[in-house]
Amino acid sequence: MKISILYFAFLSVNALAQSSPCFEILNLPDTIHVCKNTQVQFNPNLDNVGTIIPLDTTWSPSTGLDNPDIINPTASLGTISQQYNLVVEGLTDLNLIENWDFSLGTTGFITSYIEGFGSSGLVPEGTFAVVSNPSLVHPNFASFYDHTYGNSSGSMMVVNGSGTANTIVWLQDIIVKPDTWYDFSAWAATCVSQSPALLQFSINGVLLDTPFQLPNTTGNWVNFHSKWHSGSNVNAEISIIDQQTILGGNDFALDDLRFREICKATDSVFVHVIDLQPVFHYDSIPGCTSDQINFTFVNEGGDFPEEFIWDFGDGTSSNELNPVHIFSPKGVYEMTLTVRKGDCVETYSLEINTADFIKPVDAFISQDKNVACINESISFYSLGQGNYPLEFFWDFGDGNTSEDFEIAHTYENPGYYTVTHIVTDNYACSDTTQVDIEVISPPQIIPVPDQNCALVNQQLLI
Ligand SMILES: [Ca+2]
Ligand SMILES: [Ca+2]
Repeated sequence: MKISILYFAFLSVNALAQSSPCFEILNLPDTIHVCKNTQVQFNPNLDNVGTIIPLDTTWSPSTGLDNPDIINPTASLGTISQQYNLVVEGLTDLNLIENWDFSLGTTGFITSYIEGFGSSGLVPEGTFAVVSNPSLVHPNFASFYDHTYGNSSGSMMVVNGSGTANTIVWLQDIIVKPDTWYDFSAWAATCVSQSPALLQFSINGVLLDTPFQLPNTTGNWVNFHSKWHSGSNVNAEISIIDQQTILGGNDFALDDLRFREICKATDSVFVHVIDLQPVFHYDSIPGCTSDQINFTFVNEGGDFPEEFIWDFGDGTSSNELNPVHIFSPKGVYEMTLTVRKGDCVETYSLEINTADFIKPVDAFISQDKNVACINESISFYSLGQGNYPLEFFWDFGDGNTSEDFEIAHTYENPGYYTVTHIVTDNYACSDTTQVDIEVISPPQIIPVPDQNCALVNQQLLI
């Protein structure tokens, strides 16, 4: 067991340190506006980094992100807006382990191992030495230099694993701030390729993460680290243990141990998905040959458009919010409303059938004959169509008129008559049709009667 007085004096000073500064996150707007089903890449920068070493980056939630663990992920947004929170962790420069590089020899730490000396000092298991090359303390250990300098001027802790789990290889007491995150980091290398060590951190008797298996390759320095939250602790007994219980092999070196406070910089961005859902209603004011349609925009989205483009389907358009349009002639029109906000555009289409609102009235006449004799009855019948109720008007061309739907009329004098029929519907729309009637006199000389009147005259004679 070795305890360094210098080590405790160092920690007493550190304990007075205030919360460590961290870098700032720049260039992340509070809000980004995007269209639905689009992508946006975040590009924040870290400022005032100074000596702080970026550690981990985490975006949450990870919903829609291609990689939540990089500083500039791309978010794929559907139709839902999303807030993303960014936490960037950094390692403060101050290493709370004083003899972190073993340049101070065997001082500054506690170990359950026995220090060995000389070229075979580490032949027994459960021994250690602080030297510049493992081959100096065991004839079978690989020859390599430390991690700090990589030459004979540096030192490392060389260990022949004890074979007993949870044996403390290295331990220090450290004064910590409560409710603070720390990162415990070490470099390690294998001295004999057989059964490489399984190293694990332990703080205040609690194991961190899972054991880290060293590579079989000797002299290959690798780093492993664990995060730890101090909670209510103001003191941390930090240690490194070897979980490898096999004696053959299980020989390793430690160097460059660091216990550093983690600072956290946070920021967030709200990705607002522009929500345009245009709909319109309409009311019609029917006309006889055209309809006036009053359109009303209905906003069913979360955002109000900046621009409206109404395409009436007849070659004309409007940019008004609630346009009024005359459709002429009556018919079917494909209406399209396009709205825009920023770069986002949505459309809504609807077929407008103006004929649904009012039908043009049509006046048709059915009559039982076009040629009649004087005083011969002619039946007229209206085939008029339109919006009911309909009104009928007949002008027989001889000074007589009628407002009946069907009527029998007789002419008293021969000649050509134009019958005018007017149908007027419920919207006061009217249509006129005409038919010509020829009225002839009965022949005065028999036996060559006019063929048209022969039958009638014979009947009259009976
Ligand atoms: Ca070193
Ligand atoms: Ca061994």
